[in-house]
Amino acid sequence: MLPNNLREIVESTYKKAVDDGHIKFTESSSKKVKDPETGMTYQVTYAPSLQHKPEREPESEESKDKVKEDPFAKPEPELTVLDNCLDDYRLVLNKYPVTPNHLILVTKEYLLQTSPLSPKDLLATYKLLDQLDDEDEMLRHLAFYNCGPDSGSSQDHKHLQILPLPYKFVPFQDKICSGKEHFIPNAKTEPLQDSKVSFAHYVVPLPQDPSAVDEELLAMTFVSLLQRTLSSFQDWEGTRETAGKPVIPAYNVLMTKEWLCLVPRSKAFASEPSRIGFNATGYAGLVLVKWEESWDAVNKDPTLLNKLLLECAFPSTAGIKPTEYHY
Ligand code: B4P
Repeated sequence: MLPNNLREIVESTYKKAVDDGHIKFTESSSKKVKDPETGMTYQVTYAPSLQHKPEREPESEESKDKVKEDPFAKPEPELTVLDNCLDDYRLVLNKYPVTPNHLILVTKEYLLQTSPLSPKDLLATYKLLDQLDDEDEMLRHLAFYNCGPDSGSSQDHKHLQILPLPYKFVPFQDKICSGKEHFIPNAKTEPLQDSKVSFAHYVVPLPQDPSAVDEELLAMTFVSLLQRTLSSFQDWEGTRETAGKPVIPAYNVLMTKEWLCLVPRSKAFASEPSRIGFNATGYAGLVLVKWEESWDAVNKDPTLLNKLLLECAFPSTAGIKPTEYHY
């Protein structure tokens, strides 16, 4: 069971950890921009102080043998919100947030960030969203899972993250799901996709009644979306981009109380302008930029984001029926 006053516990733990210097909050400025071509709204956040933060090293013979420290093996008590969260997890605060009250749901057992979400992971995440959202205050949260190095993840110990969504921010997935009932995609019914959005994204609305959401429903929905996601890699293997390299499928999972979405990923960073990178949040329209050149470029031309997000993902398959060769 989750405590009824979970939000209060999160907020008080966060405040104390910031006051005592255990959380290193990153100052940033944000701006909402709209792409007139796709109708997508983005919130672009500029945090130049993150320029000096080391990025994940590309896998090499030397880096393979380096023992990387696991920050989630023994989370700092000052950052710990629930040491026992729904039996199998710890709920901790992000030590380096850009947004206040940024939570991380960490598996107690060491599991890999390349493993798919289990039915338990999915239900624990949904329960947290259900407990943290507050309709009266128009407070919503986005849970996300960066699976695999090309998805923008930097830590290898399995963890999901939960962010409060900016006030009145409408991710494009809300629009696709508006007025639609929950369904489980099958051979005849494809997940929802917005045909104007450049990158492949597989979305399913979740039931409005939280009591209808259980492990089975979430697991069946997730697997149906994962099947489509993995098909992108089936087509990709043996192409010019992957020549000689083994393909480790990477994808982002995004969940709100209203929908579940999977996005297959081809790389973490776009080539131009100035190393702009995306984790799952980018695929809901929340874009973090660290360099002035990128900040200026996306403000000047918001349609650029639809191109950059595609460069780091796969082309939309909206309207294309899967063939018998797909998973
Ligand atoms: P990962 O899934 O591995 O990676 P990530 O969130 O993409 O963050 P990354 O580390 O690559 O940072 P980035 O510069 O892109 O998550 C690992 C998480 O563990 C990170 O969030 C990290 O901060 C946290 N962590 C590391 N050591 C910790 C410790 N000892 N205790 C607790 N937590 C620890 O982004 C910088 C920050 O901005 C990250 O926090 C990121 O999540 C956040 N962010 C990225 N995009 C954002 C957006 N659009 N809006 C708001 N925040 C955003």
